[in-house]
Amino acid sequence: MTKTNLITGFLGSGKTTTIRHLLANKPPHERWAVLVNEFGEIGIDGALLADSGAVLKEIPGGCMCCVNGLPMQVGLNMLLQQTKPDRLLIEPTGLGHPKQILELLTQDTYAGWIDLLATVCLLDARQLSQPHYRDNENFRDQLAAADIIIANKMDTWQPEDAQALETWQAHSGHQRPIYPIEQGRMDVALLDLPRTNHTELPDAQHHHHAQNKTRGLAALRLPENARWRRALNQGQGYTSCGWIFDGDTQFDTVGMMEWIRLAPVERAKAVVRIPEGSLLINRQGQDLNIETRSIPPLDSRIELIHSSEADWNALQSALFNIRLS
Ligand SMILES: Nc1nc2c(ncn2[C@@H]2O[C@H](COP(=O)(O)OP(=O)(O)O)[C@@H](O)[C@H]2O)c(=O)[nH]1
Ligand SMILES: [Mg+2]
Repeated sequence: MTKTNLITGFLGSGKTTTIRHLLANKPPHERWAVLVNEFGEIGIDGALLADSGAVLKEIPGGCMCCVNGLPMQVGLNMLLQQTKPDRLLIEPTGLGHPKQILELLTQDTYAGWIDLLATVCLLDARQLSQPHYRDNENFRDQLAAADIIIANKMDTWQPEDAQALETWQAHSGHQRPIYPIEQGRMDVALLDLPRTNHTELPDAQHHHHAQNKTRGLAALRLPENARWRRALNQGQGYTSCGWIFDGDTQFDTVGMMEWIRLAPVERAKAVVRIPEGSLLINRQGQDLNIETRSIPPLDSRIELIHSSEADWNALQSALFNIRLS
C-alpha cells in the first residue's frame, strides 16, 4: 500500500515549497511520487519539482475532481500500479475541493492501494484577516478538512497575524495542532499521523462547473511548428492566463524578473529560458522566489492567476517585448 497524504492550502500558501522540502528530507531508500493539480492550463509546478527525485504526474487546468474525473483516476491508478511508490503526496490546486478529492481517494477501488494518512493544510496566517480569502469556500473547506495545519510563512507575520491565527484556532471548533514554520520546513514525521478528521463538509458550490472536461493528464504541449500559444482558464471566481513558448525562445533575464514582479495579478509562476539557462520565478502577492539553473528548460511556461479580470493583452505585449529570440 502506498502511504498517501493530501497537501492542501489556498493559492500560494506554500504547498509546492513544502513538497520540495519533504522530498529533500525523505528517507533515502523510499520511492516517493507526487501528483500535482494546477488551476492554470499550463502546468508549472511539475517544472518546479522536476529535479526533486520523485515520480511526478501533472493534472493542469482546474480542480482535478471536476476537470478530470475519469482521467484523474486512470492517472492515479497508473501511478500506483506502475511505480508502486512508498509514499504519494497529492497537491490539489489552491482552488480545489477537498471533499471531492477525499471521497475519490477513499473509494473502494483504492482500498488495496492507498493508505490515506493525515491531510496537511498550509495556511498563510496573513490571509485570515482578509475577507477575500477568509470567506472563500475553498479556503474554508481546506482548513476544515485538515488533520494537521501548517502555518507557513512565519517570517512574514506581523503581531496581528499571530493574533489572528490564535483567534481563528480558538473559534475553529476543531482541536488540531497548528505548526508554525517557514519555507515549507515541516517535519517529515508528521506525514505518518493518521487521518482523524471526518468533518462533514458541504458540497462545493462550484463543483462540476469546470470547463475542459475532456482534458487529458499531460501538461499542455505546443502544437507542432507553433512557437507559442496562450491558454485561459476560469472558475471559482478566478481567471488564469498562461503562455507556453518553444524551446528556442529566450527571454531577457532582468526584463522577465521585472515583468513578473510588476504584473498586476495575485499569483505568478514561470519557468523560462534565459541566455544563462533557466529562470524559475514563483510569486504570491509580494512573496517572490527566484532561482536560476544552468540547464535550459524544454520550453518556457508562464502562468498568471487573478481574482478579477486582468488585461491579458497588455501583459502579453509587454511579455513579447522582453523576448530575445
Ligand atoms: N516569505 C515567504 N515566502 C514563502 C514561504 N514559503 C513559500 N513562500 C513563497 O510563496 C510563494 C508560493 O509558494 P508555493 O509553494 O508555490 O505555493 P503553492 O501555490 O501553495 O504551491 C513562492 O514565491 C514561495 O517562494 C515562506 O515561508 N516565507
Ligand atoms: Mg503549487
